[in-house]
Amino acid sequence: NLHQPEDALTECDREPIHHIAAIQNFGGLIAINAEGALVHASANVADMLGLAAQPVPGTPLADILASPALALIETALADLTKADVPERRFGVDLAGTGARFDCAVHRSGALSVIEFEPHARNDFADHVSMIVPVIAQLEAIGNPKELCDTAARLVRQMLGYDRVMIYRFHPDDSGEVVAEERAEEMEPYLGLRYPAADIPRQARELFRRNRFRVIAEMDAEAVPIVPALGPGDTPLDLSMSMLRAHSKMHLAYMQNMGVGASLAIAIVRHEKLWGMISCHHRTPRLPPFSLRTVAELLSQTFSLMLDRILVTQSEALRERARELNDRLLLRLAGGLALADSLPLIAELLGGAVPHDGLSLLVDGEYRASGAAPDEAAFRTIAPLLAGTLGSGVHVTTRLADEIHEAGAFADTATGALVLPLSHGGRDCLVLWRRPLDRTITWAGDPAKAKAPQGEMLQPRASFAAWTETVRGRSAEWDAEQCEIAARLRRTLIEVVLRMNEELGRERA
Ligand code: BLA
Repeated sequence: NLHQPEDALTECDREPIHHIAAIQNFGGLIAINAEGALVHASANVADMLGLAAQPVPGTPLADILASPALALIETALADLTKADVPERRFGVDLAGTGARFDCAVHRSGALSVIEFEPHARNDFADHVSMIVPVIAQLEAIGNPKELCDTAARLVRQMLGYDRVMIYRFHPDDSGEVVAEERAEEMEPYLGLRYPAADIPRQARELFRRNRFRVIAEMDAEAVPIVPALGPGDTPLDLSMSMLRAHSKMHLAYMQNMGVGASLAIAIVRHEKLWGMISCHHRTPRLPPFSLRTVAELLSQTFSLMLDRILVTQSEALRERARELNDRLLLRLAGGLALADSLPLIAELLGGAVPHDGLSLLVDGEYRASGAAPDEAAFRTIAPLLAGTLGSGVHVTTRLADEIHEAGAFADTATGALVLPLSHGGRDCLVLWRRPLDRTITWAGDPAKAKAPQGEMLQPRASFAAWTETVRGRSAEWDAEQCEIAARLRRTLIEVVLRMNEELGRERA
């Protein structure tokens, strides 16, 4: 029942999309065993290659392909460095008819898979020559935002889709459009957030492995793979295929978004999906294989540059946090009361640990800024913070889960990074974040959605379901942010200790 979000999600996550036993109709597929005999063929092979009859299982590949092409394909198969990363060959006259094809070969389990599509007239040399100036442009960039903007622009120039987005995943697997280039009349998606469920778990994992996905014509009839089940009654594993037909679920979703063709390239960082380049077109569209290959190269370059920028940025951030720490210490040593240091602390944390508010309770005095509970509310929870969360740094995206009393101000401040500065909750600093559902925008127009096959398949409906799951939660705190906050805490503890010592001496 697709109307039940829970059921729909598990159903989506379970769909075996790599065993779909069908390909898109712009190409053909042949799978052979180790002896070179045909095991599967897409139903359009005879048509595509101009053969007299559709080849049946057991037919030697040598009887299907012309001998120069056979030699070329065999070499390509032998050249596979990683079994499942395809080798490509362009402009091959597969059947000796003069019709040329662009081919990709890879291994799938015990079988070798040969995929081909008609060779595009466009000159490969033109496509390759595009890439050098493009890389030069990317190389000059020093910040991620500009890199994403530029990549979106270059990809759109290169591939000509109606919309090109750089989409970034958050720690909870939801995603956000961080850069966009689009045809003027297209509704902007920049800044929009999409729930994790819009890309089911297995689709995400598949996309991480097979990073390039083109769907040439969303609602085209798929071509069956014959037979659907091979030896051992197993379907051909199409995980690394470039032609794999897409799920009906995904079709409905994309149609509801008004998408007629798509191209997506995964951006992987540290083996995890960092984001993707996502292209939408209102009508069918298929860039030639050689151009797709160049776009893939561009995206790999983009990934490397992104990584370089992010590493440099995080080093710079740590360095700045160190500097500001020293400055704070200096000012405090110079007589600034700790309670009055809140603005300096806010500045110190500013760009490094994004937050919406601060609470500082020190030496019996309370100071707050931005989205933070008032004094009475904070004094209620301060002893509970220490009691429940312990004496170390603690992070949460919904404090009320741990401390019921925090529910009173959860509309304003729900995510908390708690830095205890002394035992018993007498002194502490808390960084607050607002609930996400208050800060995230979704501008989809429900009236535009076609008659739904299932409510969940409309971006807007799944967004509503997601809003439920994040209700009252803030964005996640990442490890780097916690590390910077922990450093600040060590500085502040030193000051509080000294303060208490002085207090002790005065009393003595
Ligand atoms: C696949 N959904 C995908 C992929 C993306 C998205 C990027 C993988 C890449 C691709 O196949 O093109 C989602 N694309 C987006 C989003 C944007 C975008 C969010 O451009 C935003 C701008 N989808 C659902 C639900 C189901 C679902 C509820 O919303 C479950 C039934 C299914 N999505 C679904 C499936 C796939 C998919 C099954 C894999 C498609 C396939 O390869 O067969």
